[in-house]
Amino acid sequence: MLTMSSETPSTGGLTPAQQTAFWRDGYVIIPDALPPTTVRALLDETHALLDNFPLSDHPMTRFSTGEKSAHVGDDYFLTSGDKVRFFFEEDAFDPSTGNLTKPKAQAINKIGHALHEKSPPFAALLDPALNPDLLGAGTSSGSVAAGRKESHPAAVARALGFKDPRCLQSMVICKQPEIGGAVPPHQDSTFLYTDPPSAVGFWYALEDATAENGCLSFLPGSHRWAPVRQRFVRSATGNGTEFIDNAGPRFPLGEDYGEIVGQSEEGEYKLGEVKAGSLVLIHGNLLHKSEKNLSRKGRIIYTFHVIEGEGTKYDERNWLQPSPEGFTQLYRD
Ligand SMILES: O=C(O)CCC(=O)C(=O)O
Repeated sequence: MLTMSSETPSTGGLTPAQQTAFWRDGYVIIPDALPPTTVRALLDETHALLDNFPLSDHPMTRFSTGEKSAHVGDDYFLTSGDKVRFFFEEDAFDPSTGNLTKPKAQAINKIGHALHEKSPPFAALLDPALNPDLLGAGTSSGSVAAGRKESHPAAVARALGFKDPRCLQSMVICKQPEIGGAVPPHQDSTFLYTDPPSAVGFWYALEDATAENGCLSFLPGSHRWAPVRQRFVRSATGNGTEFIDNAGPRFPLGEDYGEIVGQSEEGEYKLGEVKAGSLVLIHGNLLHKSEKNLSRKGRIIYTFHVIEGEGTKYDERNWLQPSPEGFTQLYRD
């Protein structure tokens, strides 16, 4: 369960300093979490997917965060939870003709939402047996103790206190040169709600992310006082998606969390410029965002989200629904 911990025992996966930073700031940047060989393999897979998906039967669904047009919510999106699907940048189309202005591989905003299951290189990241580069990380005999910096996601989840971590979605976000869309301030638990909130984002840079090409930025500490006020759910009419007021708990369990009346959500965001191979862990209540990419450099990242399966409720209103097999289990304590 994602309960704030003031103690920072050395559990592997995360150093005590990384744990302290995560609980204090709501995020932590871990440089060199992926070795260059893994970064290369994931980028190669991303480019192969982008080059090879067929346009002939694609509904041309655009990924919209709701700033310019309604939030994405068509059938192609709603049934993508157990598939590898491709969502276009809003600005990849000529407004007068509706035609793509870029080759398809440079027009995709994101690929989702089951790379962690359906794509062998991405699936290997979660499976120690398939990923010897990360094997043993976070254990007393593993990479952290041995001075290597890579950490296995399961060891990281354990360090954060998860009992039954479930990976429920994964995405490559491309932030394409010149047209990569902005992501407005949000909390991941709005989109991946559990009662009580428990989501944590694992965000891996596969290319350097800078202020120029739209790196993440964060409102440090906001996870402790910013309530999850809204939920992104399947629309009550059965058509599309909508935001509704969150009638359930707005914070994870723990006395360190609580709304501070008058606290501004417009505070100063801190830039998170990172090198390829870095992992950024993001608390589900943390306000974070990224700007548009107007530069000529792309910014490909891979992210997946984990929720707690023990002692939480995941309900049928959430936009993302599990397949009959359930969400992918990292381990069970
Ligand atoms: O990669 C980005 O630009 C935004 C990602 C993000 O905010 C998220 O995954 O929650």
